[in-house]
Amino acid sequence: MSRSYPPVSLIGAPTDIGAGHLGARLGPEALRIAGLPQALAARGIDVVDRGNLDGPRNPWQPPSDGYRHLPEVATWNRAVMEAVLAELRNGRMPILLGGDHCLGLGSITAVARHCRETGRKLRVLWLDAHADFNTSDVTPSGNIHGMPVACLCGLGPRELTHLGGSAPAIAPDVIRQIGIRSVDEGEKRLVKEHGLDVYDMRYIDEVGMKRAMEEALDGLDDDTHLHVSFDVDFLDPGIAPGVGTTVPGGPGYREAQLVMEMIADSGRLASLDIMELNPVLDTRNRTAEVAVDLVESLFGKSTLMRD
Ligand code: HAR
Ligand code: MN
Ligand code: MN
Ligand code: MN
Repeated sequence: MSRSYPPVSLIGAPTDIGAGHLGARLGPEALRIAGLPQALAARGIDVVDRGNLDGPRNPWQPPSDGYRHLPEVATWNRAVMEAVLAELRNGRMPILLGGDHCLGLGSITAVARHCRETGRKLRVLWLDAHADFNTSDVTPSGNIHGMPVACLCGLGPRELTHLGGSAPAIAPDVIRQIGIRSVDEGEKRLVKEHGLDVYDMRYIDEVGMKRAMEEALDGLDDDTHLHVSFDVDFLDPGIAPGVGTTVPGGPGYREAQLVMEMIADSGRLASLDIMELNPVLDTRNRTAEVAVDLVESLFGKSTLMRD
């Protein structure tokens, strides 16, 4: 299947402001060094690297009122939101290079706003070991990278829930979470209360990744904007050790390839985040290389003989 893609813009967000480990600030460079721009260009895609956004340094403070670095997280997310929205309004596909996953908030707030402006439907695939649905009341850490999905759904502090003007940015029913295997106790209750559609590893083990992905992608049509928020800790630590919060029992190389190929086959991918990569915790940048390999599949590279 050969498919043409819109022009792509890479946006680096070099910060670990929402994380519990330092090092995700180096994620954008690690992805560039692993050859992401060249890999996309080799697929015939028009790709421009916009360079890195600027933002506050990480003050490395303990939580205050249940949040670590809330003002800095808000500033970074506003910068991400504006950069992503500008690309979408220009008819380009934004790829956000994280940076920790708190920035999924700015990215998806922009995507949701663009969908409202253009009358398109939105589907978000959240590929992650974690549900990222904590609030200040239930978070075990205060780290805001554990909260972006809750904030998108309107649960959280005003400076995060109202990034796009009004809250909530999205309704829980646009989200499909895949690969989940670490959810905190209070978080679990909130996830259930808000009816998130979670394809956890137990479900994937029982029905298989193919069926889980068919269900997660069900109902997309020509009018749907598909956003993929790829937290690299989605992957099993055996193939992706370079993240701050590894959780055993994730998708291996073959399963992850299938996920990306099925998304590519949907033909609906319209924006992407690649988050949580932490090269400080890695060996020889191999996690970035796996991520780039998977992104190639997401953009239609297939080893099959079906093309
Ligand atoms: N649930 C834990 C917390 O909130 C760990 C969150 C880790 N999150 C990420 N992104 N790495 O998914 O502290
Ligand atoms: Mn558009
Ligand atoms: Mn995450
Ligand atoms: Mn995660």
